[in-house]
Amino acid sequence: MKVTVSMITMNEEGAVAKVIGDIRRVVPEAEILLVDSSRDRTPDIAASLGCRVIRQFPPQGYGPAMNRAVREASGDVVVTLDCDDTYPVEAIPQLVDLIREGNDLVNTTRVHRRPKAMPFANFLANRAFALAARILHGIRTTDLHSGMRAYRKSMIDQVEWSEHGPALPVDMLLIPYRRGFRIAEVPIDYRERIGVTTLHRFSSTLWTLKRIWWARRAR
Ligand SMILES: Nc1nc2c(ncn2[C@@H]2O[C@H](COP(=O)(O)OP(=O)(O)OP(=O)(O)O)[C@@H](O)[C@H]2O)c(=O)[nH]1
Ligand SMILES: [Mg+2]
Repeated sequence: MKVTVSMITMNEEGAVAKVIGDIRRVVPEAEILLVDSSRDRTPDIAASLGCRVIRQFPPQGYGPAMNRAVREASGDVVVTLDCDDTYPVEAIPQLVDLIREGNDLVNTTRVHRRPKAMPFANFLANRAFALAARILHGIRTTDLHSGMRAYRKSMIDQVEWSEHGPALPVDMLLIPYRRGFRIAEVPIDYRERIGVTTLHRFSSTLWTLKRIWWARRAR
């Protein structure tokens, strides 16, 4: 199975070379795709390291970038992760194997226990969102917001979500679950980020709850 590692990037010049180097060591054959909305040197660094770079500028936000990052992948499996050094690239082969074994989506959870790199409020919020999703949809997950996942590309081609507004990872998990696709979840370690966060707590919380509620319509 051909693998694409897709990342979306906005001003990650401090992390991008390290993250790409780490991915290459683990999955040398994989296509590395970036959907980039940076003002800094991130896209030049990635292109000089042989990655495929799609520019989305001016920035349209996380959702439109992530939607493109999974839809434009040329692999049979698309692995996503943030380009900020928070996610363990060593887990990529395990995620790909789980797709090969018949899963359509492999989610990772950062909050099987509280990671040191995550503020306690974020940890509690993540657990509360997951509990709400479990009550409304029956899904057994602890992390609706993980940026590290593997998706079967043929599944992506069959599902739609609304790319506008924050918290798209919620829909990218709940809609395939409701549509009956096979989903697995594995725990991962989560590290301190290089560079500054783009997370807006208030709008992210609001949109998370909206998306959990709206996903009831998917079947
Ligand atoms: N192309 C593009 N990338 C974005 C945009 N917003 C965020 N990103 C990237 O999306 C990824 C996730 O953003 P982060 O700032 O790490 O947000 P987060 O993971 O929720 O928060 P942290 O816990 O601080 O890592 C990073 O690789 C960002 O560079 C955007 O508007 N366009
Ligand atoms: Mg991040």
